[in-house]
Amino acid sequence: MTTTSLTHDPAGFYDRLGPLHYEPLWRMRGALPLEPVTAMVPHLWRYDEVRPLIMEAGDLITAEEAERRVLALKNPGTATHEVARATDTLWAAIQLVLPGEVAPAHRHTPAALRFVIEGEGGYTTVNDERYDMRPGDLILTPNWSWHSHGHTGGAPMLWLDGLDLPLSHALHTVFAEFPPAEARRPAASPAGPARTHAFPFAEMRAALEARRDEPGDPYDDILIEYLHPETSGPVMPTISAAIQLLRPGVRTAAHRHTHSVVYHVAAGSGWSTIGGQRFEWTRGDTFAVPCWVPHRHANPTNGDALLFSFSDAPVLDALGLSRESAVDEEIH
Ligand code: GTQ
Ligand code: FE2
Repeated sequence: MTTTSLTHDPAGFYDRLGPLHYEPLWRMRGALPLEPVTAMVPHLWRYDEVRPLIMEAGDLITAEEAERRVLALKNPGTATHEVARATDTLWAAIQLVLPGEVAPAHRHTPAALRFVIEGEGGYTTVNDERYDMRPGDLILTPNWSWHSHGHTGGAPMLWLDGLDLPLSHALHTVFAEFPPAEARRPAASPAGPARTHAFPFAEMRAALEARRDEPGDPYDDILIEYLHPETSGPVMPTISAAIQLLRPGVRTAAHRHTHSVVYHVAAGSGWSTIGGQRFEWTRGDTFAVPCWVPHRHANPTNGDALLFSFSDAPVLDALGLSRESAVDEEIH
């Protein structure tokens, strides 16, 4: 096809199409890129930056007034009219609940998880079952489950929220329900033995420890996915979660995949390169790996590094859209 054939238009055909709501595919750019394209960029949010900011928000507004006292981690590639997002499909945020506070019950179609960063005595209720929150614990609040947060301890509770909110927005499937004020106090019945919605840190840490002497995965070193206790599949239909141990001195190989990932540093420190950019990280930091961006991780220290992560992999798997490839390490 020559340039002339794209501009040749003696009858003004192209100018007549727009007002009639047509567009010729042969003049479109980007409808079928050779590889995934995203406006999202690799980014890291430092805990020593966000912690003082969310504590400042603690003086500005109560958890109850705010509904949720949450600072979203907004990818610099997010367009101004779009809802905040860490990647195209994933929401990540830091939430603060102060001693004695309540974040009232509500429910919504976006699915959520919480990974506890600091504090003792906080809890989340899921459909009126109470789950206590300790650092390193993972708590799930699936699609349309009632949930609230409370705090009977003495020090601030901070955690990472992960939701499929941008995906739900893209699909225009967001519903939410906020009951009348008198029905919104958290219920206090203790969680049943099945603990369908909680994964204690101690158990995951022990599981990683038991696998310490295995060869490890070239891209992830020692990684354990959190599995739904009944299906043995991903914890929720739209979000999978994992915790990984990067053993001292480990440097993983580089790869890329169509699912996007939010990583959160649960312990230790190290660095990752994402799209050729190097990010140094330490406990509490959170970073985003957008779809199809090459990345690798390293722990150059003498101690263990633990990364919690969540991704949209179950969505892509279900739709036949999962792709993965190794990347030349000389380039990345
Ligand atoms: O804790 O219920 O980060 O509804 C975003 C939306 C947290 C929550 C978020 C939410 C919540
Ligand atoms: Fe919520």
